[in-house]
Amino acid sequence: MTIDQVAQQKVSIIVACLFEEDTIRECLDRITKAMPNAEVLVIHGGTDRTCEIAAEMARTNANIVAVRNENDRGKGHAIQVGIARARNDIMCQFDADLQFAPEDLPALFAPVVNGEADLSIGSRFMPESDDSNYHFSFFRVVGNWVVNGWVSLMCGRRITDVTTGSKAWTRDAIKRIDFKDVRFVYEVEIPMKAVLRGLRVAQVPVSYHNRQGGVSGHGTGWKEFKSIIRTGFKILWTATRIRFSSR
Ligand SMILES: Nc1nc2c(ncn2[C@@H]2O[C@H](COP(=O)(O)OP(=O)(O)OP(=O)(O)O)[C@@H](O)[C@H]2O)c(=O)[nH]1
Ligand SMILES: [Mg+2]
Repeated sequence: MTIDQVAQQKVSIIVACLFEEDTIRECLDRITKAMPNAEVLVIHGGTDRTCEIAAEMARTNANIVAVRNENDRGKGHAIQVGIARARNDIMCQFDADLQFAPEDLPALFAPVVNGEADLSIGSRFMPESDDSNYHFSFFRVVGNWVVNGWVSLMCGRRITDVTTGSKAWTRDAIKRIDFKDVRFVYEVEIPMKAVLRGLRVAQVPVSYHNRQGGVSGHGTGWKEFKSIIRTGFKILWTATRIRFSSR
């Protein structure tokens, strides 16, 4: 299938949100233009207007589903809720802060829709990835470098972007992956378990930007720094544990 044909497919797109009222409207507008037949599940765990904006847009676009995740326990939890509610067997996760471009969604889905992969990773760190609109943060660059290197070593396959918010999979694959973490660490479970359980993993270059509004789930300033360090160590530990557990 060509990219244009992939863009017409009925897939499900899970958008986990926590306080994303600045970007949710543009995000949904661009997603529904890029993938007009996709179901878009907005799983909101915050208390701002994100869910109202999504619900308002759902009134004129039946493909949008706004879910207030009452007992939200973290991004991983929101993605689990999205998977359980998804109507289609091919789905993806996509961040609401417009760090990733909705226009890249057809390319992300292509290997899965074409039956070439069970998991597709939208990578920010391939030679073809467009980072021209991204201002690097030292800790995040070093953190990603360490995490990607360690995870690749642990699973025996070069994974260029473990923590990317842009990943697509089949329902069978995500059942076999069966991730457990409900916060950010589930991001590492997905590629690690996919490789170790013999699933086919594709990596496609995507463009990325700095967050276009709102506040990071990691917080800001000192809180953000501590959260990133803590999450980084948890990811390294989780990758090691998965490698040496019974899989
Ligand atoms: N439902 C829900 N969504 C979350 C939670 N934490 C983060 N998200 C969403 O998950 C996506 C990714 O989270 P971010 O906070 O952007 O994480 P990040 O990209 O590592 O951090 P930044 O670079 O600062 O953007 C965004 O759409 C968030 O709104 C949460 O606890 N619950
Ligand atoms: Mg983000």
